[in-house]
Amino acid sequence: MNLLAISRRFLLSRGLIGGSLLGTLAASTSAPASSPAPGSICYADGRAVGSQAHDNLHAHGNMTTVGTVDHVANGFDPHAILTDWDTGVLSTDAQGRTVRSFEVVAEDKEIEIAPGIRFPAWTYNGRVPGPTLRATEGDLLRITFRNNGSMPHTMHFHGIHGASMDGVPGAGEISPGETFVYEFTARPFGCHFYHCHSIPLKRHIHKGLYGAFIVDPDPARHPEAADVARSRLLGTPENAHWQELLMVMNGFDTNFDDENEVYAVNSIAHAYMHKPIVIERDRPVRVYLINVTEFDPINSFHLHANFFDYYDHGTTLQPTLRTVDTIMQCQAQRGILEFSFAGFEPGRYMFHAHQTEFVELGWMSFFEVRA
Ligand SMILES: [Cu+2]
Repeated sequence: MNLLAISRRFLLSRGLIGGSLLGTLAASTSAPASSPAPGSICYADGRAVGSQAHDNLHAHGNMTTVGTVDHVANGFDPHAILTDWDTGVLSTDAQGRTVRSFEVVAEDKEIEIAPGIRFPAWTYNGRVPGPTLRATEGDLLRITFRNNGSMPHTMHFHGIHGASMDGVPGAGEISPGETFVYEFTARPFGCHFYHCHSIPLKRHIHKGLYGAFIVDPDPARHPEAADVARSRLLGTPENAHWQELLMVMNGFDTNFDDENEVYAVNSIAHAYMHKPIVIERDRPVRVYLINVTEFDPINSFHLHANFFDYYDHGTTLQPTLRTVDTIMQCQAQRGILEFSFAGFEPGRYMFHAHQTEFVELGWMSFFEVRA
């Protein structure tokens, strides 16, 4: 069976409600759908059938994918993406201003998004999400973008800049083989992102052309909250105290029917469920959260057994929401979450979308809090 032909209707008809079948699909893809391989799980009306169904229920009951994704073959690891900030190459211009230079290359690349499920992605620097570009408010950014892909692409940044640097078709699409240099000042501070703006837009975004763009506040510009600004500024001792994580909520429509079959944070279904994110209990946690999910109006983030403060778009130094355990984001919305497990019992703490369907199709995760 062709993995790319797996439809959401198929997933649901195979008993997705009550437990994910992604693992089953991965295990049975070498056999026709009508004769599942021994050991696979079939639900006709909510009950298990098949000689090994009872054993399978243990894996099935976990509502998780079964098997492993080859991160080496993908060329990126979802755990590395949590913290691999790309701060560019630093230089100084004639006015003494900090210049950060980045290189981004678009290329077509097939990636494995769940065990055995491959997706023909379009990528920035060979990964989904693309590199996490991180700068300080006021820096001059110079992003050299080369399109090595098969389609015209752009880089459209959410930030403040002139029309010629907006990366929309009217301002110039970059054809395959061409290079363009985007140049603008990093502002406002916050948790932003970038994506391709070629049309059809939903296809270009959903194929994987997006990434995080984080602008740290310059403490000198915010004397009223300089301590908060310093805690966000990469490289300061105050910032080093925090455990900062990048999470891009995304989805994949593997059969191009305008519905997602797989959901994730940082692309790989259940990556942080199978291998939880280790948290040092006594250091606070800051999550840069971005939603790029196409086809669904909203995505969400729910933290178990704890509450967090939220900074909508990350553009303020005071929380815009205090003491919540769930927030929702439409596509392109993003924000900063801050919370602490100080004094908590060590253990595994869940976090996930609070759309159950998304959970079962990949967006389920754990923090492992260690004393
Ligand atoms: Cu594009």
